[in-house]
Amino acid sequence: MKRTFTALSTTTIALLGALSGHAMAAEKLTYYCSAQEDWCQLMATGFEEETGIKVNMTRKSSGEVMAQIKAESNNPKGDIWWGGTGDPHLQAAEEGLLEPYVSPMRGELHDWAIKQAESAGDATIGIYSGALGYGYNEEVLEANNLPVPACWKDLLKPEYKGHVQMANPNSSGTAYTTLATIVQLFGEEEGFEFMKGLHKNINQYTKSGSAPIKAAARGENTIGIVFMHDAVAQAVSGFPIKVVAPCEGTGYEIGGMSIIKGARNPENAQKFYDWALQADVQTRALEVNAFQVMSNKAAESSPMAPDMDSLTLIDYDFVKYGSSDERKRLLKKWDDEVSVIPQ
Ligand code: S7P
Repeated sequence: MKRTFTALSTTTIALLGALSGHAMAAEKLTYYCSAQEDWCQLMATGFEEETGIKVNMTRKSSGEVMAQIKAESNNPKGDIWWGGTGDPHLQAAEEGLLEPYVSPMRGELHDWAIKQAESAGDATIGIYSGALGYGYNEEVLEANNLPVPACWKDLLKPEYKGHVQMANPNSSGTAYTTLATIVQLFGEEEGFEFMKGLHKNINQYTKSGSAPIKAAARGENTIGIVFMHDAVAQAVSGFPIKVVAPCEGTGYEIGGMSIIKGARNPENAQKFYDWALQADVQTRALEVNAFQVMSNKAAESSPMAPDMDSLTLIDYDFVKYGSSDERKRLLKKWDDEVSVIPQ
């Protein structure tokens, strides 16, 4: 009798242990985020509050998350990758690192967001869009007697030497968008000549894409090549930052979201994915001055956000510039021919 009880309780305890282990595993989400830190945090907290699912967040730049997912692919640790430029999401999709998913929310999205998904076999989707440009600190510009820049080619002028900052395109999605934009705008040969000329004026290649405009806001830099919405965010926060839509026209991003192949918490990843596409969740971006155009048609945007319709945008070829071969080729060429030139 006693033995039966002991055997039973051992089984019951083992079963309960397994069940609670399962329940605990189901209540977690490992979330890689490549948008601005405060927005990443807002999304993590908002999802936790709404679902009770514990979110374990890591914030890194787009190219860095792409590299991490690849390095972990034999033993994936992440569940969902939210934010960051679409090109590395597309590359990860092509390299088989992501899990296709068709969300029931898809019908509420702009065509450009759906097109991004369709071009990647549903392994990624567009969550926002924003145009590239640059911003400058008008007080620092004036203090240095520098002319007001208006075009990409203005940034090559010798008087801007040491006054321009951008991120490294290997780590930063913003900077890779810059490289791909310049190549599409001027052609590859002239585009690389542009990047070499620009290199002479660069004071620092940062790791994160928005760092150059944050440095300009603090007066530690003059001109930062960034997404225009990141420059607007600094101006709205009260810094003397002016935003420039370059006169030759410019490229843009479609920010991405993807479920990681082999995710340990795939159901929670899908829950987050559906939740992140809701209009009210996307509207919350305004709470942290994230001024991108959101992918849900019903999400609200701010009157301070750059008006994409009034800009001269190139027909950015996401399929080509998000492809694994092209992205690797361009980055290698930049490493070999641009970054090595003595300044
Ligand atoms: O959230 C702002 C934003 O500019 O950050 C993303 C960016 O790619 C992340 O930084 P990196 O350039 O360092 O990768 C953009 O997608 C987004 O618009």
